[in-house]
Amino acid sequence: MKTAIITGINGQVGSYLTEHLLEDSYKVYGIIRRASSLNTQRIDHLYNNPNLELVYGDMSDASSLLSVIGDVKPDTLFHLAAQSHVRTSFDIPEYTGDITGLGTLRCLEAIRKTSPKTRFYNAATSELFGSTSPPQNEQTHFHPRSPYAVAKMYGYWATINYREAYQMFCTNGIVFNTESPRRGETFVTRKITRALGRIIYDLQQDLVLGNLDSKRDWSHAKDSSRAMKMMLEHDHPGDYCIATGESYSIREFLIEAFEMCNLNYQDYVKFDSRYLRPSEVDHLRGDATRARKELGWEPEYSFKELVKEMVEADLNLAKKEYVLKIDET
Ligand code: GDR
Repeated sequence: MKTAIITGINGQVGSYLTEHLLEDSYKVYGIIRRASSLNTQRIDHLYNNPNLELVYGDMSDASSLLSVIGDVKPDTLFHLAAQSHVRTSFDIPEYTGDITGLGTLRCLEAIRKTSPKTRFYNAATSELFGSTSPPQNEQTHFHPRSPYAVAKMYGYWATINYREAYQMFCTNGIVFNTESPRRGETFVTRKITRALGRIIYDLQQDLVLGNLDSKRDWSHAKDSSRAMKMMLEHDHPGDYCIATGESYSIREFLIEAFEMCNLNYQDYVKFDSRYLRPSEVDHLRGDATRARKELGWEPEYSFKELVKEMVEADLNLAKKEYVLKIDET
């Protein structure tokens, strides 16, 4: 039986990746950060699976990583944990550098010291490209535009350095924006679909956003997490862009979502400069030719299908909220 450790197992991508690995008979160990409120909702449906085990650990705590990795000595480790919110990284840059940058190094060191045959996947990001013009691929110049992206740059190069210095199997997935009904509610796509559902059920009157003109290459998290598994099952390590090759502005996402419910977004969306970033990333559109050719990876979801799934899920969620509210009154 193949074994995997996932850091960030309870995040959006971690939950889909866990499903893919369990379906393929992996034994999966998930590292969970201790928190005073529940943080396992995205994987609760897998809790009774005998091949899933959750253990406490933290990206700031090298000894916890050393002991989990040293005990399990997994075939693969998928490193997804991070302080992953770009806007928030401007408010807590040092914490972001510690968790997102040094956290990656701590995983690599724990593997080098206790389990050097473990294959390592690092969740790099299209944010590395920052202000560089699209289309972006593995050869494109990096120009990070946030403390988050700067921290991810450190993790990206640490991953390559361990591959070169110690001949470890270390791979970077340069993954463009990845969304789904499980996306955190403070990221823009989910903020939009969540608000839309609540507007329809009269639970919310408007939607306050920042810059609507930036463009992103949005894939479904089910597709991007499948690519991650393929990267560590490939016969050699490398760096791969994972993207659909299409980009849409935030405004286009709004139009698509609101028109699905026969509404005009302009009647509901308000602007607040608090949601602007001190330095913005204007346009990301990835070229995933290498992943398509070498891994045989293809995205299955179109932009329209992704938006539809998110809108439908959030309409259902808002309906439940509405029913609960009616019950209470
Ligand atoms: P991003 O995702 O920064 O691309 O990083 P996010 O959804 O936060 O922003 C996308 C774009 O939308 C604009 N925007 C807003 N964003 C948020 N969050 N909230 C708003 O109210 C809002 N209004 C407009 C932003 O300015 C931006 O241009 C995501 C994260 O998942 C990273 O961790 C990951 O590495 C990258 O995607 C790839």
